Parts: sequence; structure tokens; C-alpha cells
Amino acid sequence: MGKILVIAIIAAVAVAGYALVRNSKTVAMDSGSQEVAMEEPTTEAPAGPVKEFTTTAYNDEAGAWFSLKEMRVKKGDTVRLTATNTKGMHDFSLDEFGIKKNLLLNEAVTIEFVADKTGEFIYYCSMPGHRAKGQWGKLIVE
Ligand SMILES: [Cu+2]
Repeated sequence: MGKILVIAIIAAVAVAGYALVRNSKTVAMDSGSQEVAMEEPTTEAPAGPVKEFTTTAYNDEAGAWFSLKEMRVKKGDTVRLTATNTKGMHDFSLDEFGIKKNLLLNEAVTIEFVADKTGEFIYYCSMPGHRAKGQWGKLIVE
């Protein structure tokens, strides 16, 4: 029994040692080719051109609003909307694209998605009564 244990320990040490040597070799190789080692993880390429929009979200005596009433893009475009809440409590909701983003006061919030289907979609604020008070707009994907 004792012998088997010793053999097992020797085997374990050998494996660990081999792994250690291999590891240090890899590190040495990496430092020799820095560009490869420093390469950033590949992110998914955007599906299409990026279309940028900005809007404010606010309320006044007349209602609640997005300053931007319409976004028109092509199917496959990446929509990048920067929304800033300048008065009140608001969010940006676009059901068909699974978007619901809270808009904190005076904070520019970037909402990005791929317009991967054609049609007309309504974006709106889901705070009680806000959509009825006018806080919505149209996303048109052609
Ligand atoms: Cu609102």
C-alpha cells in the first residue's frame, strides 16, 4: 500500500512538473510574439452600418415626450440611440426588440440593437400614463 502511494505521489509531481514547464514555455513564446498575446478578444462584428440618433425624454405641462419622433433605418443596421432624461422619470421601451431601459435623470444612456426585422415599431415610455400623454415615437425599418 505504501509503495503504491509513493508511486502515485511521484506520478502526480511529474504531471504537475510537466504542466509547469509547458506553461512557462507558452508564456515565453507569447512574450516573443506580443501582438498575438495582446490581441483583444474578438467581439461580434456589427451586422450593418451604425445609425446614430439622440433624444431627450422629458415632461412639461402639455405631456410627456421624446424629442425624437421617428427613427428610419434599413434592415440590418445597428441602431445606436443616446437618450437623456432631462425632466421627470422615464424609460425607453421597444417591445419587439426586447428593450426596456431606465433613463436616470441627466444621464446619457446608450441603447444599441440590430434592426433585424422590417416594419414599423413604436418606442415609448412605460411609466404610467406617459405613452398616452405623447411619449412615444416610431422606428421604421425598411
Ligand atoms: Cu416617461
